[in-house]
Amino acid sequence: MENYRDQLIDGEMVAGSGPEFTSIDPYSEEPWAVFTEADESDVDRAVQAAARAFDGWRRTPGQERARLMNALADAIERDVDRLAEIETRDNGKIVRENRNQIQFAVRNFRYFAGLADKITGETKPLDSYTTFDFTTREPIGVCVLITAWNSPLQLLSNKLPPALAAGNTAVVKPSEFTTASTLEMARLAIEVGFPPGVINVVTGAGRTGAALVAHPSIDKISFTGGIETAKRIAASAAANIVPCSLELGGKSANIVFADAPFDKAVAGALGGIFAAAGQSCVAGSRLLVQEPIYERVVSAIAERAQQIRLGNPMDEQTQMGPLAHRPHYEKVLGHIADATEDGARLVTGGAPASELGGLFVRPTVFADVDNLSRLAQNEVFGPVLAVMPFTDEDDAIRIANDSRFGLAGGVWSNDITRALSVAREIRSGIMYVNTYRTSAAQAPSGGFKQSGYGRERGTEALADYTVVKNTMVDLTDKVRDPFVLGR
Ligand code: TXE
Repeated sequence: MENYRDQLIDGEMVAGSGPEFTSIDPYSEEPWAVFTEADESDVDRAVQAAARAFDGWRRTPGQERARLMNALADAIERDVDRLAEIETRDNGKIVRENRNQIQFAVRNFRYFAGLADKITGETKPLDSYTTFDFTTREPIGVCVLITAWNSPLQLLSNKLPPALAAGNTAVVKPSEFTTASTLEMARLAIEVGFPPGVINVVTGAGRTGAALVAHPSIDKISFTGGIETAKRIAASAAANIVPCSLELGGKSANIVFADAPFDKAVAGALGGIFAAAGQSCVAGSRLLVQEPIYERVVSAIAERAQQIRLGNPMDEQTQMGPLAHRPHYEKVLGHIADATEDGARLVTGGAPASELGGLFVRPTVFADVDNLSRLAQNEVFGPVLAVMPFTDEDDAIRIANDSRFGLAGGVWSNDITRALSVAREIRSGIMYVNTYRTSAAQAPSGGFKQSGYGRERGTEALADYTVVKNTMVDLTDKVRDPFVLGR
């Protein structure tokens, strides 16, 4: 069993004071690594260390912050194969995809390193010519960064680099299901010379997370995970008047018009739901297909879904691994049972791939799904596609927007006017046209509605990790009337 009993607090790897816990490899279903839980005293030490480090870090020139961030990016890139294998042991996602996502994390570090010395304010032309006014964007302070298990380092790279670039310090808590790669990154942060306290990592589950978000000395929370946890975190943030960004799930509509590039749309729909075994926040889990090509698309997707190679996620040839952990696997099977009970037509899959052992669920396609049914309204976060027909643009927009979520959406059409006018009407933070599940360090991502608030990536993310200060300067030697508001 691998020993990951340490956490990063104030520049040192130290064991947590709470009980031990293990991570179970979802392919073998054997425990493979052991960790320690941070209790309230560890959380307190980590937050205090981050608070002490803040003044030094915020005054460090952007160029130096960038140098350290780039050094960390280089170290992660050097170790990408090892880190990808570690993530695959933790969450069962195919190693090729984990490698790709960690490279994306490297890109995020470099992108935000490039911005660290370019965070500027504005001058404001006031009505009074003799008052000089300018704004500065200042760091917020101690940022609590809580991540989920589907893409540990990649999710963290949406948070930690903009936080550091802006001059904040951080206390990170990875998911209890996927702790190892974040601890590896912590070791790399020490190796490249980050000052003590700038990055801290505490490990554990909900108890540790709850202690962290309720700590009176934190200044900002950024969370990626599920809605129920998000509500508790937002309540905790509200109690302490701490700003909070939430990146939650979705039930994104992938809309295929009859004039779409057919093969490209089928491949996009397939990747949209079955990549990462559907454990992706932007998964295109509702496939809306225009009536004339509906049956043709359903058959093509079902045929391709049956050909997906399930197996050992470490194998380069595997296309889909097991689900990340047993409670989640049970939950996904529960959603499949709900869909069957609600009368959706099962086209393929719908059952575990028991011959493979582990936590495999066959790529599953339900057709003729009622958009008001449980399958269409709840996030499954697994390889389960809900297909439904639509008549025209208005019908597609109505169905797509009839959801409490609003994270992503796709439109497939060779008519660019149609594609863009439909994309404009969808109430989601991320839209794809003739592509799906594409991401870039420069492009902001985040939700509408119950998919959360705040933005990650892009210059928009920096705005989430800074506060605006306005400064006014009187350029005259005039003595003002002290009892009347000056302009
Ligand atoms: O995540 P949780 P869960 C969706 C998906 C999934 C569902 C639930 O539908 O089935 O959410 O996932 C920490 N205070 N997404 O239950 O609990 C926890 O330790 C502070 C979408 O596995 O939200 C972990 O680090 N923190 C999503 C993190 O919250 C707490 C990705 C996320 O765990 C806490 C994952 C508390 N009280 C799931 N309780 C996406 N947006 O991509 C738990 N945590």
